[in-house]
Amino acid sequence: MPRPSSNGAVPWPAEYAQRYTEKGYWEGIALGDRLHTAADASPDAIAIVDGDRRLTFRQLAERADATALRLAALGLGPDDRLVVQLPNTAEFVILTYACLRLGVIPVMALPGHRRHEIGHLVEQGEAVALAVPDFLKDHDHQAMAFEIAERSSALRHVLVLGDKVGDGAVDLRELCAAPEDGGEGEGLREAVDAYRPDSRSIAVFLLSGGTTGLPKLIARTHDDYLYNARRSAEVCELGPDTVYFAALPLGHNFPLACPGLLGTLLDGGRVVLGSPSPEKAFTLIETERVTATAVVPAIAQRWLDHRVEHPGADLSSLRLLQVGGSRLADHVARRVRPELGCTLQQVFGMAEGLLNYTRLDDPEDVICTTQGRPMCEDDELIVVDELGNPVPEGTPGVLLTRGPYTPRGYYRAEEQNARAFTEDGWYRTGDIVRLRPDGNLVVEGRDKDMIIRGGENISAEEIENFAYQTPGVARAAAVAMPDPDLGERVCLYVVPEPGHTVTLDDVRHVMERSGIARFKFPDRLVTVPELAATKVGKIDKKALRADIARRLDAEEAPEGH
Ligand code: OOB
Repeated sequence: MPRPSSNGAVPWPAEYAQRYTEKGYWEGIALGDRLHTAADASPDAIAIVDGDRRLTFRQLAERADATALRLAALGLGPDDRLVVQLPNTAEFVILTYACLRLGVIPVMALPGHRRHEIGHLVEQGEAVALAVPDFLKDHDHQAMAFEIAERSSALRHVLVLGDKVGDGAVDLRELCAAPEDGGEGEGLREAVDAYRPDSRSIAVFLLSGGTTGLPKLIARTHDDYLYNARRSAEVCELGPDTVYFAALPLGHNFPLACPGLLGTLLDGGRVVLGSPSPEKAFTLIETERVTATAVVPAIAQRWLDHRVEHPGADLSSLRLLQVGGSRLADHVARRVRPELGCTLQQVFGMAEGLLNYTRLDDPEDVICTTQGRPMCEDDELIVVDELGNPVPEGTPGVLLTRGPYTPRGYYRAEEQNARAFTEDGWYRTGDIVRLRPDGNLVVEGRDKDMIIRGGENISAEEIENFAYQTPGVARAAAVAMPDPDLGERVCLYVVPEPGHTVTLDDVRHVMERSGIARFKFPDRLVTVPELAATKVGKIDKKALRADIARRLDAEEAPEGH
């Protein structure tokens, strides 16, 4: 396996880099430059809508450059890391764009993350700055940020978005403001051009959903991530008329670059910022004449249900609904076109790279029952059995992949890389898929120890680690339990120590104290005298998943059945 380069990212072998360049996937252009080219093409078109704030492409590009220089004035420069935990706002966009221009690398955290996760990202990324909102959903992100800063030796700046920016914090609204008349605007672009990052360097750090304790960083280069966004935009048939609604948190790969924010802007389209709650989403779609958006299955389901109860909203502008992140049930998929009046696109993607899309003109059967096919002809896919041997076509197996936008390893994680990547650089997705003769994939299950709760990936191991810190827990195992709203929820099996009882609240309390994201809290605790083991002595999670499914069924069944 290729050794990590001096900066900790695992590069593609030279012959692959050459091929990807020759084939035009890697353009040799920094993402920030490419965004500027898009801005130059239609400077007066609206690029960003954030509530009643509207930014044209010219204003966005100028603000990004002004912000880049202000970051530089704070002492940030190429290869410095900035952890970004911001809601979907103009500041998120401006700050990210500024980083791409300057070569500062944003580490994309998610809104639900708390002290435990953000602290880890700061440490792992050796971040010098952390950007947070002041308050969000009753959580004091600013206080959390200062607490983390106190313990970190590298972190020098806390950037805060909101009305209550504390002493010692940088006000993100000021940082992201338009260039001041006379002075700041002059020669702005040339000044920032001087920092232009190499296209092979790291553009952003995405987070792995991960099966180990804490999220790993995925270094995405300018070359590969630009291709990711550009090719996705092509597959989704975006253009200058696109109005893309960013409903999912922008730090996630899906709304960021599949094609999302970046793909839309690169094509001269408009991005409307918001959140997925059905009432607000429908209002935005109607008033902003949204044409495309992306959601996870749990949200698609909520939108469909909301639509039935409120048939009045005008969704006629919506042409494309992308759904991905976890398995969309076929019967839900079939409701999309008749009930929402738009084309469904299933997206089976991962922050690690590979993206599969159903195409807009695919037959309805392909759109509703498959998770699509790779977006690039140089995406390599193999499906293997437990021994690593390729299975016959049509037989389910574990998916391995390589390609021009799938990095060859996690950032500074040699030990995990030895497990998650093969010797010749294939990424083991941990997804069990079936390859159809027409080239489309069907996701049949997961081989990795991960729970996907309403689109949020949760590592079972991480939950178990917290369970073991709870007094009275002898053994613990976290598994997915089926849920009609979220797809899956977290069920924790516990074997208590003799004479002890352990409750769900006990475990949640330990997690709360550790400052861990709420979405990871177990939803149910089942106490058992022992945990079944597999032949090789590992906890038999398959048996536990079957057990909880049986218990749920029994609870559903009417009395006496
Ligand atoms: C997306 O990315 P991640 O990194 O949060 O999660 C990746 C994992 C996949 O390995 C798979 O286990 C699961 O999420 N997944 C799906 C799926 N899409 C993702 N499982 C079944 N059906 C699907 N359609 O989740 C992601 C990244 C870019 C675009 C879309 C989703």
